[in-house]
Amino acid sequence: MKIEVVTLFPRMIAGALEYGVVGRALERGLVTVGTEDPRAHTQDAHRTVDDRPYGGGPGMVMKPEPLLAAIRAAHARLPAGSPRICLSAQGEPFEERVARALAALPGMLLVAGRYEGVDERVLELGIDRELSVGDYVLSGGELPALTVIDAVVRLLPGALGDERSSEEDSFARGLLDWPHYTRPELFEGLSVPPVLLSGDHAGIGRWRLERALERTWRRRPDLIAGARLAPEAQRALNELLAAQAAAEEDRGK
Ligand code: 4FN
Repeated sequence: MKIEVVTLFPRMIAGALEYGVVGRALERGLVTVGTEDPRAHTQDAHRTVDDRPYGGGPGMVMKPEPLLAAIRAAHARLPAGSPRICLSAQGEPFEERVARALAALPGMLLVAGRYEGVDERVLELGIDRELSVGDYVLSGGELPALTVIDAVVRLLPGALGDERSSEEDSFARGLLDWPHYTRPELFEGLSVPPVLLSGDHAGIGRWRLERALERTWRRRPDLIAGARLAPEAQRALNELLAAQAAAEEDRGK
């Protein structure tokens, strides 16, 4: 896959991609990430990339000419069919299903904004799609662009090595993690749940599924609603909810 990022801070992108799974995917040549700085597309002596907003008010807006020129230069380096994506608070929520769809493409262009945002005409002329990583105020689109790159690149075939699979354990897909433990067995007075030391693999599988379901139900019920639970998981959830209802009945609720 080929990725291009349009940003006023190209070193922010390069520096963050050196590590871990994404760093290795780059080394292995599974993906390339280029950057294009709108400042390189300015014509004036001051290399101006921002200007005051029409209509007044505080803050500055990214000027259209250098930004659109950078988008076109970067997009020309990508295979046909590579979408031009702007990271923005107005975008469609970026979720794992979106990451999977992007990972199937030959390339993508990511545009990171700065200041108060980009001139709307750049979105009309040079952007196919807007994505948002969440509902909070940020100072730039670079960390969202890196979030998309991280989520997409780990899905590329070969990125995780053959010891792990991005499918994870199929029965728990779409759920929060179960609790993880490693040595020592006793840590600051806290022990590891005995089932994990039992060697009973079926029992361990059931325990993990139940803990994942329980946590997801309590912390992120929206994920349960959206998950396609395996029959095994649906049964475990029904039993968990029945047990919980019985416990509440006992307490006179
Ligand atoms: N943010 C909101 C409403 C209006 C503006 C912002 C905001 C960075 C260039 C965009 C923010 C959030 C998720 C990019 C926030 C994202 C950005 C993102 C982003 C500087 C202009 C700006 C959501 C709080 C109602 C600044 C909320 N995903 N503007 O943060 O780029 O990708």
